[in-house]
Amino acid sequence: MPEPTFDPLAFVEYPAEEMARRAAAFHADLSRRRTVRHFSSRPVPRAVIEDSLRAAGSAPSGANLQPWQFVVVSDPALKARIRVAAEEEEREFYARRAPQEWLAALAPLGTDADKPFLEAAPYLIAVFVQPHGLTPDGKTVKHYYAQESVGIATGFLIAALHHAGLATLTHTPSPMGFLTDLLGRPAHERPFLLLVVGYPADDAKVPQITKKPLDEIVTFR
Ligand code: IYR
Repeated sequence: MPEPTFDPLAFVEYPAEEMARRAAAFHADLSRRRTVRHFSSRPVPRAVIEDSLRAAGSAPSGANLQPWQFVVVSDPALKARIRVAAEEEEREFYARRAPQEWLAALAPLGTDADKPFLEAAPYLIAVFVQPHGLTPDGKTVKHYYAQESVGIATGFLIAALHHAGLATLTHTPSPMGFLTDLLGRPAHERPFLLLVVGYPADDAKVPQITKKPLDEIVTFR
């Protein structure tokens, strides 16, 4: 068992007023984020994608094992293949697989099986979770709280891309096994979600939805 080593914490403390201002400003900015389904094909600087992925990779994870892999797709031919495969699953989902109750829950969002944004958007980021890792010599390494860890990292990624000024869509075609095949991922990784990234289309519209107020989502005891 290796001995742990420690560094001094580089903590930044803000005066109370500045802390309150920062908290309010962060909420105001994040609450302007909307899930977008109409993307422009305008190019996006790759450096912004890379820095946002660095932010995602800074997320906490079980035993710091970082059980994630992000596959960034910009190749038009690969995006087209992903669209074909996703739409195939989505047609099944909307026509047969989804129970009425699920379709009713989705109705306010106005979604359907057509996913042109999978080709239009400049970047698709396929997020994979590794329930366990593999050493170079093929031994299994247990990962802890892998789903939770990847969920947190994906939240960081969405917030980072929004902060940079880009729009995202958390897309979860189900099932997503085709991503493993098309992106050539190993069997110990599972597709977690597909993040569509870019500028919104000039005429992008978003559904009228509301978020629950604080008193519905929080209990102070
Ligand atoms: N994957 C489908 C259906 C869908 C499911 C949920 I849960 C959503 O929040 C939105 C859509 C689709 O992408 O259309």
